[in-house]
Amino acid sequence: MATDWAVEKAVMVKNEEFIQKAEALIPKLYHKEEVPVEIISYKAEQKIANEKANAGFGKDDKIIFDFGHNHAGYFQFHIKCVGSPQDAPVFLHIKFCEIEREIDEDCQNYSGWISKGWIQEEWIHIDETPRHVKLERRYAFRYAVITVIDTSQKFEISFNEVKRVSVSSAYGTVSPIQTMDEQLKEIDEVSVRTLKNCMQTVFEDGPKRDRRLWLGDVRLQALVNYQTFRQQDLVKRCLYLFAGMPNQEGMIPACVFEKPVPLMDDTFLLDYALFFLPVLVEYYENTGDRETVEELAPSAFHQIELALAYTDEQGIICEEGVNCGNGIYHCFIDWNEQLEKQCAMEAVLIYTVGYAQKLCKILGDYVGRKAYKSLEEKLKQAARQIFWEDEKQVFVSGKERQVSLASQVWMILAGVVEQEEALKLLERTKNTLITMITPYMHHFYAEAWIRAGNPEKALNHIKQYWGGMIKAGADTFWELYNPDNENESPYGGVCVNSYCHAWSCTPAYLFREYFEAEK
Ligand code: RAM
Repeated sequence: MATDWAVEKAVMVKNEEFIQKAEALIPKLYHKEEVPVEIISYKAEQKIANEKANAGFGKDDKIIFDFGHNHAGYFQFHIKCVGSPQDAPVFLHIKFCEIEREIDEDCQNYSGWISKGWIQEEWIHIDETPRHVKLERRYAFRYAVITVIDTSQKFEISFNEVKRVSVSSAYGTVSPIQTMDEQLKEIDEVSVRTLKNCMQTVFEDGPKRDRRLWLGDVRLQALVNYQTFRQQDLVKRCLYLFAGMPNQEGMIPACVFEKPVPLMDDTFLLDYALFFLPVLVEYYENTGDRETVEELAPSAFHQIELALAYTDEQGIICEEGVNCGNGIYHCFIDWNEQLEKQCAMEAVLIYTVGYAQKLCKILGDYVGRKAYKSLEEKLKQAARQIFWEDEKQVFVSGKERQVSLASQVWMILAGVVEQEEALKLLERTKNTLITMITPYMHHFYAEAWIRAGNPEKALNHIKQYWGGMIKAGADTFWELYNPDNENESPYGGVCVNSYCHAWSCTPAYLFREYFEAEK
């Protein structure tokens, strides 16, 4: 099922001053040349592996260059002919794979709703050799797989100087976490690599796809960044990009483009817009940059006003995608297509009203803080009345009164239930059928255990879920991971899934924030 979040007639109201500030913070990119750690080649006729890229290759031969780890970067090689003079173009298919299983995946028949253009493969003709070939696009890959579609009967080709020039705006090294637990160390290392790959001229969601700035993703990336690379100006740049391109109602878009010039996407997600508040507050907590916070606070508070327009008198938010009199809103929460989102959305609103109070405190606005406090109490009370089902002792969502993990998690994070009650709720709903499929939602699940007072459960969950991804072959963490369905994809096919997705790098934050000091 295709997801359509685009809002018709969305008009960007650009704040040139904010955009200028953002553009002045474009970071430097650091490049590093890397050579394959292993080369596996298959001669079409013999189908035997040999280890040389500079042997002769002809029609249907295949060479896999393994660079050891997944990184964002540029691919280049030197190619020359062996045998008779080159009497036809060399025709190659080059495919870039983040994980091993993609090597044999056939993506020709992918027909999902997200563009085929994201599939990382090229067909190239080389009319003259020898030549140094540099592919123009940036790819995210561990493996570069070259299939020789054809040479001619008279000549073969060989490859030399095969390189990946990896790129990131992250610099410096991150100290590993202090623990004797090798699994945790590995999870941390993979998390940090994931973030590094996504740190380009903005915090990209994924270097394969969508290669742009999404607000929900940035929230988590920023948290990990404060504990690792500490490149605070990159967060600042992202904040100004978002605040600099709202729509005509002042709503901050869910995502923005940087090129050719900064541009708002016509996609608006209420939960993401509200997350501008926590991003701003946490930016202040980690930098003390008052000037930025004072300048951007009005945009942040305004998101709450916009969300309240979708609530009734009692404070209950309308169901997602339903017009309750003030238009329709969309929200994300998770990629589980069965998920009913009303309850979680209500909780996200309450959660961010909590951040509005923090923001008021930073600004010394005690009147505002009090007002948000009473709003929070009103919303919490309404949430308990409407979404809590006494009989089942769970939160339910929508007309169908759906029980999902997302609803429980967000109500706990919003503080609607706390401590003992929250713990019991998490225990009770552990095996809920409407489960979570993105590491993004799993992050909040881990946080809910911590918030409820059982960090050990959070740690076990990290080991199981993120550790599970490593066992399944991850050396950067994925956009989606459903241990029960390796073909999980909301896009109509795994070919466009991203296997380095920054919203999955949060163990590096969770370890340092909640666990490391205890070790
Ligand atoms: C996906 C992107 C991004 C996410 C949005 C909601 O297309 O991968 O990470 O924030 O959806």
